[in-house]
Amino acid sequence: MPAPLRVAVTGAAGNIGYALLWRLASGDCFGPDQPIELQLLEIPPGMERLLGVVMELQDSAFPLVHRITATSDPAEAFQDADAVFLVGSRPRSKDMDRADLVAANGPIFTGQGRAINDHAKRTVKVITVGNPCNTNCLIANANSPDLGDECFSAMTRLDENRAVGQLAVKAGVPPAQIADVFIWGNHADTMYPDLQRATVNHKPAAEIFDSDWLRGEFHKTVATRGKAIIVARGASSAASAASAAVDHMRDWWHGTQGRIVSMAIPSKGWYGVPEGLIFSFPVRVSAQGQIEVVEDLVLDDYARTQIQKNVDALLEERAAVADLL
Ligand code: NAX
Repeated sequence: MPAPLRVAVTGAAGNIGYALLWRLASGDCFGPDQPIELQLLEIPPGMERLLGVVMELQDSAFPLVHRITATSDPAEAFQDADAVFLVGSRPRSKDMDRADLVAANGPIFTGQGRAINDHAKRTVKVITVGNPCNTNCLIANANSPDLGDECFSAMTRLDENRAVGQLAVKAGVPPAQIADVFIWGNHADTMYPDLQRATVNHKPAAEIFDSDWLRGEFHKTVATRGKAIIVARGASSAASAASAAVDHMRDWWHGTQGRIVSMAIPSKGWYGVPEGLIFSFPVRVSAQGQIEVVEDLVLDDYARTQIQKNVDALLEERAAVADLL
């Protein structure tokens, strides 16, 4: 058996944490033969809930879980971490707009970025889930000067999975028959689900779905799905978010075998997106875990407009946290 991987999860006593930890512990992310050590971070008011979560993890007797640490000290949580799930953040309350959310969460990610910089493995893979996840990732990356850009990402896989789910229902096929759907931009309602390379049962999606539906109802449903879940469930997406985080990290760890998926990563100027913005691109991941942006796509005016909307929104968010970068 290989040596255990150290996997850090922040906000581990929250809703997403409660779904995510069981998926990690059962081997869904790093593989059925890969032991892990869980390093769980909470703020002091969350520690008692976290201890309850640890009790339940112990009671699940997962063969792959070799050790569990519960702490409110980021240095301890990120010590020698191979993989980090940045989930913990301040939720948006009723009176907060997006700018307030950006301002409230920024300071969390400066501190955690520095702690990752100082304590995690140099090859660490960080996924940022806590919202606003693109800009939180930007802050964490900026505060980890000793780590390369290739260590940081934010999650738009839930948006991708939501898009695939909608297409599967519309076409009446299982999601596994749908391939190469991807998301551009920000994890926000400006995000753009692009089907130019997508296939259903190996047939181009453009031959199957009506373009008015794709640009209208489909796009709107995917973009506003988070709000619809809150209305229906009385709570935000948790199990689907955890599942998407597992998909993202599993694909980063093991590679995508040629499939295209969505990851928000630091831009190197691809498709005119300003350098450094954490932007969701279509990517493939090599078996060695190297993320490669798909660079040969042709963008029509519609796609360019959608992408620009996301660039504008992310530049605004970046300006709002300029003092933290
Ligand atoms: P919860 O409020 O249930 O849990 C968050 C947990 O984080 C709490 O236990 C809290 O004590 C802890 N926390 C707060 N500040 C912390 C800090 N500085 N260090 C460590 N822990 C801290 O929220 P949950 O439903 O789990 O959602 C977590 C985050 O994911 C939210 O920001 C949410 O908006 C975001 N989401 C992101 C998604 C995405 O696709 N990127 C989708 C789902 C979700 O909305």
